[in-house]
Amino acid sequence: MANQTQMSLFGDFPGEEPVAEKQPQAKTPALRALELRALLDHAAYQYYALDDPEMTDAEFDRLLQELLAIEAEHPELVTPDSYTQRVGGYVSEQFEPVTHAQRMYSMDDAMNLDELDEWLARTDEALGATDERPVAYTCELKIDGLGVALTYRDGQFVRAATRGDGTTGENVTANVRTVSDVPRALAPAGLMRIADEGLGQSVEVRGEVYMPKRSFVRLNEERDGAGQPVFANPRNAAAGSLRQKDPKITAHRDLATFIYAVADEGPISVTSQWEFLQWLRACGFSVNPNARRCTSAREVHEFCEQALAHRDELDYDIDGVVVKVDSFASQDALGFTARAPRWAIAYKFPPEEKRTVLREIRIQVGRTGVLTPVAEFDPVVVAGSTIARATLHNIDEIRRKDVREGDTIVVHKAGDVIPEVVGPVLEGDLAAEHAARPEWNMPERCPSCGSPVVREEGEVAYRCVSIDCPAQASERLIHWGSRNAMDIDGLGDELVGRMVEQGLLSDVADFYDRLSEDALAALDTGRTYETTNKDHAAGDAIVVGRTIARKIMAQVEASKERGLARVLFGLGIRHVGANVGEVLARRFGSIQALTAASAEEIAQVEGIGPKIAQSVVEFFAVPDNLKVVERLREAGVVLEEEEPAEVAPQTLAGLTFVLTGTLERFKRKEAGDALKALGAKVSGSVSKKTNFVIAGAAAGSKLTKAEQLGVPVLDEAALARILETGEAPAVE
Ligand code: 3B8
Repeated sequence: MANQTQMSLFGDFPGEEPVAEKQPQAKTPALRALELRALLDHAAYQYYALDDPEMTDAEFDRLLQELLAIEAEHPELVTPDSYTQRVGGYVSEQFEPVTHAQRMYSMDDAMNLDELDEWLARTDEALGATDERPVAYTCELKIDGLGVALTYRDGQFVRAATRGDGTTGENVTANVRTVSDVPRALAPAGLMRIADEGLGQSVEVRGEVYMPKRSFVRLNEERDGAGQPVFANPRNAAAGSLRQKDPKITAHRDLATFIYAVADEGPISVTSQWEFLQWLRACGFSVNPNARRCTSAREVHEFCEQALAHRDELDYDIDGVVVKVDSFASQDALGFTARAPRWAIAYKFPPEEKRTVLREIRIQVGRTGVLTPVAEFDPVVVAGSTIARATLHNIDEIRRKDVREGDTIVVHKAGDVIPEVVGPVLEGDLAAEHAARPEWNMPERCPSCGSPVVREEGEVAYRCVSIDCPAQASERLIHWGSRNAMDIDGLGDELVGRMVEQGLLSDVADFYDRLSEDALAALDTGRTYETTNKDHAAGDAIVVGRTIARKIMAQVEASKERGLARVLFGLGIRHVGANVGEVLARRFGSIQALTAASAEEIAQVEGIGPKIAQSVVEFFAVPDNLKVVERLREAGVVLEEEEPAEVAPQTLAGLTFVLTGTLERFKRKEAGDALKALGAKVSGSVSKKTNFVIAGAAAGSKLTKAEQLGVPVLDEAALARILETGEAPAVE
C-alpha cells in the first residue's frame, strides 16, 4: 500500500515554465494582523473621526472578520489596542479551552522558490542525502482552512479542538460533529494498522476544516439576499461557521476537511508521511488526493508550479504547498525548533496581481466635503472577483505612487480583500508613455458644486467647504438611508442625487415632511426611452413612476421606527458610528437627554472618549441641526430607546480588569458584563495599564504576565465582593 498511486489533478499535467516571478511577499498571520489593525484603525478614523468613510461597511466588516479569524487562531497575536478589543468589539468566551497533549505547531514559510531550495538543501545536508540515497519528500497542497485536531478513543470520534495558540485551542466538538466527512468511527481497515499497544489508546489526527468555494459563493448569495454581511473568503466563512454557538447553524454550512497529520504516530504502524496518508484514507478520513512523493528539488518544484497553475480549478482555496520529509524516523531526527518542525516547510504562493489600464482618476465628494480621488480602471478579476475601482486616498498617495491617467497599472487586493493600485508598469515603451502624460492634480473647484476647494494646514485632505454642496447633501441623505442607519430600501445613490438636484430633498427631515409620493413618482431619472409605444415616445424622459415611488415611501414610513441608535448614527455626527450610536442610545435613552448632556457627562460613558463627546455637543449646538431633529420628532420618527437601561453608579470607572482562567460561579462573559455595568473596562490582555487581573482555575499566560508586571491578582471570591459592593479593593 505504501506507494500506491493516487488520483491526482497534477500528475497528468505537462510540466510548465515557472510562473512565480519576484513578487511582494505573502504575509505571516502576525504581519497580516498588524496590517488589518492598521487598516481598521485607519478606516475607523476616517469613519468616526473624519466622518469620511473610505470603505463600505461590508468591506470594513470583512476586514474585521478576517482579523477575528486570525486572532481566533492565534490568540497570542491579540493586542489590547486591537480593534477587536474595543466597544462592541468581540472577545471570545463561548468555547471551552482544550489543552493540546502535543503542541500544534505551525510551519516556517518559504516565501519564494529560492527560500524553498535553501530549505531543501539544508535538509538534504542534515539527513546526509547522496545521489544514490536521496531524501524523499512528500508534497501536499496547503489548504487555506482552519487547523483542527480530532481525537478518536477506541476508534470513536470523541473531540475536536481548534489549533488556538498551538498550546490551547477551543473545544468545537459539537460543531465538528456536523461536518459530514468527519468519520464518527475509524474504519476497521484503519484500525488494523494500529499496533497492539495502541488499541484502546486514543489517536489524535490533525487537518484543516475548509469551506468549498462553491458552497462559499452560495452562502454569500444567501447572506447578501438576506441583508447580512458577506464573508470575505472561504476561510473566514469556515472560521465563522466553526465558531457558531449553535451547531445547527454549522450543520447548514457546508464544511469539509482534509486530514494530513497525527499528533503522535506511536500507536500507528506506518513509517512515513506517504504511507500515513494511505492509512488516513483507509480509516475513512478525507485526504487530499493531490500529493506527490518527490526525491529531488526538481520534482518538488514541478509540484509547486503545477499547484500554482491549477489552483483555480480546485473547489477549495490553497495558499501554497507543504513539503515534508517523508520518513518519520528522519522527521524525529530533525525535530523541532522553538516555533516549528525542522522537517516541514510551507511554500507560500505569491499574492495575485493583475495589469490593467487606469482610465480616469475621479473625485468623490464625501458627506463632510472631503474630496477623495478614486482610480477607475478596466475591470479585471483578482483573487476571485472583478474589480474596476480603488481609492487613491489623497494627492500625496497619488504622488507617491506616481500614477497618471492612461497608465498601465498593477492592481491587487490588499489582504485579498481591498482593491488597491500598486503602481504604474514602467517597462519598455510604457515608461516613456507614462513620462509623457501630465501629472494628475486635485481640482481647484468642487466637481459637484463648483465652490473653491481648500486644504487646511497640516491636513492631507482637500475639502469642499460649501454648506450647500449637493454632493455632500446627497452623501448625508444616502448615509441616512443606508443599511446600518435608517435602512430605507430602494434608495439608490443615483436616485438620491437626482432628488437633491431636482429639489425634492435637502436634509434628512425632508424625507418625512417634504417628500411626496407624487413628486417622487414624477421625478426624472435622467434617462430617456429608446423606443416609441402607446405610452411614450422615443426620447421621452423616464420617470420614477408610481410603483417604485409607493415602495420607497412605504420604506420611508417604516424607517420611522428604527430607533434612537440608528437615528444617532444616521445623522452623520462626526465620530458617531453605529457602535457609538448604540452606546449613546442605551445610556441616554432619548435624544432630549442626549442634547441636554454636557461633554463631560457624555465622556463619562464607557467607550466614549472626549473627542466623541465634544463632537456630539457641537452637533446639537447648531440651531439648524436642532431644527432638523425637531422636524423628525414632529414627523413621528422615534427618537427614544425602547427601554433606557438602568444605569448603575459607575463606581469602577477608570479601572481596567482582565479576566482569565475558569471561574466557578460566573461565566467569564457575565462577570465581564457585570464589571462593565459598574463602569469598568474589561480587556482581553494584561498590560501596565491593567488595574486588576481576576484569575480563575487554570489561569495561564495572563496570570504570569500579571505577576511579571506586578499587576494585583484577585481570586473569584474577591470578584464576587467587588460585584456585590461595587467597590474595588484598595491597592497600596
Ligand atoms: C507539521 C506538519 C504543521 C503542519 C504540518 O494543508 C506542523 O503539516 C501544518 F507543525 O500546519 N494547511 C498540511 C497543511 C498544514 C500543515 C501540514 N500539512 N497539508 C495544510
